[in-house]
Amino acid sequence: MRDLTAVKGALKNHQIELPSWAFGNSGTRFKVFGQPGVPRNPYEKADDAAQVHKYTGVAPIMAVHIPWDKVDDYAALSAYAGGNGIRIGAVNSNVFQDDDYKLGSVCSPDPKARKKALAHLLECVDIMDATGSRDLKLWFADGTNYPGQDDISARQDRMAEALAAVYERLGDGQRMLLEYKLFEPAFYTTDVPDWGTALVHCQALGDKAQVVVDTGHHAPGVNIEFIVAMLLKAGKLGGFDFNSRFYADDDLMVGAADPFQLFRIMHEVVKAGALYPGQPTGITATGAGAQPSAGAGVAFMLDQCHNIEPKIPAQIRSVMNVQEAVAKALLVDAAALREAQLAGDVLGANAVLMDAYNTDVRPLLADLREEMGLEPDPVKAYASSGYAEKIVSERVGGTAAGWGA
Ligand code: RM4
Ligand code: MN
Repeated sequence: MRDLTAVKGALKNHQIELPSWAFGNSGTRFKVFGQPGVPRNPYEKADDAAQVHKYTGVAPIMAVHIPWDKVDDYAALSAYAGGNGIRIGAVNSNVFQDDDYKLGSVCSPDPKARKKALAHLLECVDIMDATGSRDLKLWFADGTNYPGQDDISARQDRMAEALAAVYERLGDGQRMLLEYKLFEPAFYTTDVPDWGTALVHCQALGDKAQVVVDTGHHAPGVNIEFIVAMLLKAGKLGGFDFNSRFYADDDLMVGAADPFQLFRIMHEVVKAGALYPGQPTGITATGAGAQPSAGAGVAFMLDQCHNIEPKIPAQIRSVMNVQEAVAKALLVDAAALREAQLAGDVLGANAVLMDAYNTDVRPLLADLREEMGLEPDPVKAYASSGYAEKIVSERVGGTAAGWGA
């Protein structure tokens, strides 16, 4: 078991990024159930995100989605967020909600659609300049529904061409994060379906291009921590989109479906020293001592839709679930684990890992919050703050934010 002061120190340094769209209305293809008090603009989304940070102390960043979060003055939005104690994080592009993208965006056979999509991606970099964001997050709905519909290989060339143009436009300290997804909305081929495809593109581009692992974007049963370990080794893990899934891309609260998987992922992150820039690492694979941090720039983003549950407390719950997984990963006795592994002690090694996972870290996290000047139970503290009632009574009129606004 590690030194608890060091564990708490690491937990204080680990930051989680909230998705602006989680605060707006969302639904399935069948129905969007609107909720009272939902933000009507990106400023109100920043107000809600700031609440999550206020009670957890570890979520000072809000990602935006363009055009859902379109405003006249992005520097003003950034300053407003700053006044609320948070900052604007990744700029998420949206090249999937326009009639012109019926056959795809940057991979479309139609040069006009490709041009329009590229212009949007470049506009997103302009927005990053104004908000001071480091990351451009790219997820493409591009793909085909039927064999023969389009040329698989030609579509990859179109993808590479667009990515190269965006890469060229990135300024110093800016990155592009390429997110893969197995299927949906395309059902036969997806143009960036897996980490291999994303990695090939990112490697061709250079250091500023990194892969995003959305935990809901794999086939059932895929070993995500293995992918994470490989991307970290390659220095190509740009970030996560955390959410839970039981079946497909369910976008449920983080850690709701499989908290053990979340722990296994965070164990790889902690081992690689990628929890935050400068995180001290444990023992290396060769037992030779500390290794350089493999992924100092990993963005720990949430990507969720709260369709039926209240949004702000659900985000708080997700942040707490990530923190629990991180705390357990930090409690792994790295030296004992290594020793058991090298001795071929299968049961012993597994027991070291399971001991950490089975530790109840809630008292530790409650202590940590008190040290940080916070209430020990963020869900309770938010519930008794009156904020939920306040936004219901104040946010009257206007149009509630949701997909497409
Ligand atoms: C996609 C992908 C993106 C997110 C959109 C809303 O499935 O996960 O990250 O921006 O959904
Ligand atoms: Mn995502």
